[in-house]
Amino acid sequence: MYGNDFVPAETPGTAAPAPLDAEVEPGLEDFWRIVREDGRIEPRDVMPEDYRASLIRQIAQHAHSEIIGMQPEGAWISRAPSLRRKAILMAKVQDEAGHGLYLYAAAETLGVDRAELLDQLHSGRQKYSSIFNYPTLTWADIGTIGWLVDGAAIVNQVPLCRCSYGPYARAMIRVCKEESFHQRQGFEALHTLTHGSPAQKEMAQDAVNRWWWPSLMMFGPHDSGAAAGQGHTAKSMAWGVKRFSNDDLRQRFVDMTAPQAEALGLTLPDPDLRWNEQRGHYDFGEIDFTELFEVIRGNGPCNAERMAHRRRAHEEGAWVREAALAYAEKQAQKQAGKQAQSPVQQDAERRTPERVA
Ligand code: BYC
Repeated sequence: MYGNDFVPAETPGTAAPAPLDAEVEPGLEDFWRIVREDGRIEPRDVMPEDYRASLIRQIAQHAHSEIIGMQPEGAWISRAPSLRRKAILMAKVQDEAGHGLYLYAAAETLGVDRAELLDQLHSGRQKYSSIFNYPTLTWADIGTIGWLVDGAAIVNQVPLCRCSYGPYARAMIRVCKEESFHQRQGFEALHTLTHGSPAQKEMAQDAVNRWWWPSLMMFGPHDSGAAAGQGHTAKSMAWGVKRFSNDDLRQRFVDMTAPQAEALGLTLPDPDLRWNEQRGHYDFGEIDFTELFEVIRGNGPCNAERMAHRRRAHEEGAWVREAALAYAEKQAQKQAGKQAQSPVQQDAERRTPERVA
């Protein structure tokens, strides 16, 4: 009922990617052959410069979203209503840090440095998802984030498991497995509230009223119908990075979520939401994209707070990064020293009990 599991490989909208121009630039024949055959481009492969740049943009934005996404939920760890909920939330927030780690590592395979990407986030030159600029006002917001935000994330990210860039696709497989747990725990937390006292149910409804439209905005601006061709979708689909348009994924999310809301006994705050027998999909109301663009521009309710917290955490974590680097250097020197030793010397060292310096 509420699963968001992997979609079948062949789903409408996943036509084989193809070069945008009929003419293939010399030297890129292998790139396009691999993309067309639905293979994976690996870091050593020749790739178009705009493919590399666009992947860095998307993967970095994704990584930043994961680590900024720790903030609205982290704020509730100390206030979770039971030890069980606290343990679950701590594990979830740690998972988000892990996702950031996989994604920064995937971006680094494209030749950028993680520190440089963080600099770009801190200076506002790179973005993170709009959704994390809304406040978490009550405990029900945590369940709602799991159900709606992680739910939207899975719908968006499962197709990325088949993206043409190998390191990103492989990172996404791990991320999606964990997101699936996150979505289910959110649904379960909300189910508990909607089957609790009237005040708890009201709290759940209020949270869903606030998070529904921002969750739909997560999928990005319109990029099908009249708006097709704007933004990055057309190129990304030709490269096999994006497999579906933002609008198709948003529709999939609405179709999946509307029956789940009914199962929870909650109303989605859209008077135009209704099943359309002819289309075989739910119809839904107009999204206020002015709000999305304002939030992206930095004018959402929590943009300033999120960035201030992130910069502070980065500055306060400087000593940890320095210590980790010093340790890594020491280990590398030790390793290099060992390799320079003869096998007899190495054996003697292994047998000598370690001395505390
Ligand atoms: N927020 O042509 P478009 C998570 C920008 S983590 C901000 O459609 P694209 C989670 C877009 O960047 C969730 N900006 O672009 C974590 C572009 O601007 P630039 C994050 C947005 O890249 C912790 C412009 O609008 N998920 O779920 O083809 C706890 C035009 O857009 C947004 C990912 O990052 C937005 N919502 O498609 C819990 C998934 N939407 O760059 C949960 C990977 C659009 O030209 N990313 N923009 O200045 C993607 O799939 C794609 O990048 C997007 C946008 C669908 C987001």
